Amino acid sequence: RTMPDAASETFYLTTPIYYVNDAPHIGHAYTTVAADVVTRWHRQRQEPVWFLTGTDEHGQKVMRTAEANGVSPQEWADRLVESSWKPVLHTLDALNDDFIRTTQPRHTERVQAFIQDLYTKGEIYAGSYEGPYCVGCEEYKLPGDLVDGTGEHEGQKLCPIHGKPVEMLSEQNYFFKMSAYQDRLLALYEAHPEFVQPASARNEVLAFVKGGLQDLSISRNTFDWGIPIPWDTTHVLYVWFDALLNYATAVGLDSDDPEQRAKFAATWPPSVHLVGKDILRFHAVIWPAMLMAAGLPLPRTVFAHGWLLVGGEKMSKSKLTGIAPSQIIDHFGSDAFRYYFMRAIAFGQDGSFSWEDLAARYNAELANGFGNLASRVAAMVGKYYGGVLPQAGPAGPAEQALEQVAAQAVAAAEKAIDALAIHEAVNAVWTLVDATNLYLTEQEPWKVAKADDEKTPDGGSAQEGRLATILVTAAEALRSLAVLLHPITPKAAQALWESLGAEAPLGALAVQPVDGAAHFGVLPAGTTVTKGASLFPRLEDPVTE
Ligand code: ME8
Repeated sequence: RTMPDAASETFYLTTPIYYVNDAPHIGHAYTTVAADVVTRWHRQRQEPVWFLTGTDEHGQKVMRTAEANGVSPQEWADRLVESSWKPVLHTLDALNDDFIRTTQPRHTERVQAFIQDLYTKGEIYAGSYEGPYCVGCEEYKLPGDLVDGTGEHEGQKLCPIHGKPVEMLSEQNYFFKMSAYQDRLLALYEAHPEFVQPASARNEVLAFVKGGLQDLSISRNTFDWGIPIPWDTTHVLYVWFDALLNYATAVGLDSDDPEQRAKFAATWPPSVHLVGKDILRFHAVIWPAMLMAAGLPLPRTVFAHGWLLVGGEKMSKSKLTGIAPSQIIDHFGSDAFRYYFMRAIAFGQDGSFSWEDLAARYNAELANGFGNLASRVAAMVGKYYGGVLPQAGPAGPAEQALEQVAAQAVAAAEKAIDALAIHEAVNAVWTLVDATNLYLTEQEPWKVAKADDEKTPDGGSAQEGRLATILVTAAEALRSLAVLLHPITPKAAQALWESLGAEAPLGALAVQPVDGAAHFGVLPAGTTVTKGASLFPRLEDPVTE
């Protein structure tokens, strides 16, 4: 029961639930966009999909932020969720199915039942903890995790992620017997190499667990912003034990409600937990140990992506390097935001953000490469055929080759999505953009049109029907691109789809299946092709910062 084999029908993907101590920056948006691209892709394969995101609202970090702002933690959380965390999903064009908040009763009640069960089973015991704690990470640290401070922090031990002094705790706590799970975890990583991805993350986790596991302190009794421990309400649950359970409570763990029970059966276990590498150990070590203790099936994959860096450091609000998604989206649009971060950074590795790189890719790839292609084809159908798609003649070698590129792009992108190599999926789709541009350059439809004009009235030329064939083929390539780009740049894909007069909806709920993009010959003669507004207007001064 504890092995990840028992997959449900549903492709269930989660993002981390984000702390509400601050508003989202582009690091958070990066994970959410990746999650949205992958789930849209799976929807477009017509699989059942569940995409969960939400907010992590308990713990000292949020409590202190609320205090500093002179409001209660609950008021603070409510304010941030409504003003920032929910709206940013709309800004990013993310189609999440649910949004869990850890202060919701559906979560707190089930979390209490879960830990009571572990306590009853003897998995939790009372003890005392003495050691360093980083409130920024909300994590108990080992002395070896820390670095020596310099300058104003001379003589202090610092958290390497936050660069701030850790706090020394000395508390009576409850402990989870995590050390007992070392062998079972190692067996899991061995039997299921796909459990932790990419390989660099798997190696880190293996080395960490092989080094031995300590029991985990799972309660705090020096503050009260958390879920009370049911058998000892002077303690609140450690925020990470609380937070990790969101993935299960949100889909109906241990609910009495029949509808929720059915939801859990259809959804559990998760297919992919997408996380940043900062929180890999929580997801790849503590979380499976918790599920093993409870006897629940394990997620299939924890995928840790890299960090967005600014000036070589992990971008963060606390270091004032955080950039709000709207700073980029107001200027470039949500499609360009999604495209840029998914293509420019190898998913799984760190990547540096720069305005110059974003602007250069926007103009070269989106405006000139793709947007211009779409408007040229629509303009030529308008000019030569009054905006009505003609009947194509027989496909020659160039047409067959382009259709072959489309088929290969679909196959390569599908494979890349399954491996969560999102950047490779975008690259694969772009081979079709490039090949279609090249096809037009080589076939020179404008010259064919001119030759047709000069043709003698009594005899057909060898070029007969060629112009129609070229433009219909280009339109078919665009139709494929609209389907393939829908998960990545949904707004532009929808606009392109409509400009091709395609009648069936492209939208995420009534989708054109991905594999339909591998074939041409779908758009019927007589289809109205309209040249709408430019999909990605060229920006003359793309950087305003
Ligand atoms: O850790 N680059 O929440 P959090 C890339 N509440 N991704 C980044 C990033 C960056 N510079 N900065 C943040 C928590 N992220 C916990 C999670 S889950 C049960 C609880 C993304 O608000 C990345 O996904 O600190 C990272 O793991 C997450 O935001 C951390 O968000």
